[in-house]
Amino acid sequence: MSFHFMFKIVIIGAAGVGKTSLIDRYVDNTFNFNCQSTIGVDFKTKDVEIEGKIVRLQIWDTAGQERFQISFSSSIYKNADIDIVVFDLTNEESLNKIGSYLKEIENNTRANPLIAIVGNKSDLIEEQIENVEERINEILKGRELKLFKTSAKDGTNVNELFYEIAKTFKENQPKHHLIANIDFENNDFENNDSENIVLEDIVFENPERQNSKSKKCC
Ligand SMILES: Nc1nc2c(ncn2[C@@H]2O[C@H](COP(=O)(O)OP(=O)(O)OP(=O)(O)O)[C@@H](O)[C@H]2O)c(=O)[nH]1
Ligand SMILES: [Mg+2]
Repeated sequence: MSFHFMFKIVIIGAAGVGKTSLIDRYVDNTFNFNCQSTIGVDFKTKDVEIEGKIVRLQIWDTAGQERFQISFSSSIYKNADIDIVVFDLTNEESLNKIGSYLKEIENNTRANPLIAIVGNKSDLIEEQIENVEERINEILKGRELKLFKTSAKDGTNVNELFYEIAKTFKENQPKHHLIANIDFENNDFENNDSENIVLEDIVFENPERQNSKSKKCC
């Protein structure tokens, strides 16, 4: 399997909002009621075809619990092409944390990443926070970021979320950031500090590293 572009997506948000569950639903089409807290970072990949090109999405899962989090100054955040900030549509506290996550992204990413806000657990219809769109607009303070409502449990909007953000990124940034300086053999992702190289329409052979560093969450 080969691919034309690779985009690095980082998923951020409070503990228990469903970050890992969203990735598991999207990549493996699975859902686990007793998903364990993520420790540190983890990633999975999925290839998606967008307008005739194969785009490899490298999706990084982060820990919501502060004691398991890695620093926002880490290259994981710095080199992100796309940041997805997730909250739980049934949990006020997770909504109130969005502002501080946005500040961390703005302070720690090198280039302007594409940012999407995701309210997860849309299946829990009875327990939804009221006036969520208005609340989000207040938090965004004029930033024009798209809000998606998803359910990792029943799959609502999950494929659409990843497809739409990848397509938007591809369209808005014709010169793509292909993550350079990765030692595929040794999975040396932490030292990926070089300038991103610009590559267009070059097909890369699959380095056979998919999920090689993944820790199974569930
Ligand atoms: N009803 C419902 N439950 C969900 C959904 N997504 C996740 N959950 C549940 O919410 C809990 C937390 O999900 P996780 O995916 O572990 O949350 P997380 O954001 O990765 O949590 P941390 O790794 O601790 O930061 C689990 O019990 C999931 O089964 C959803 O869309 N609907
Ligand atoms: Mg998790």
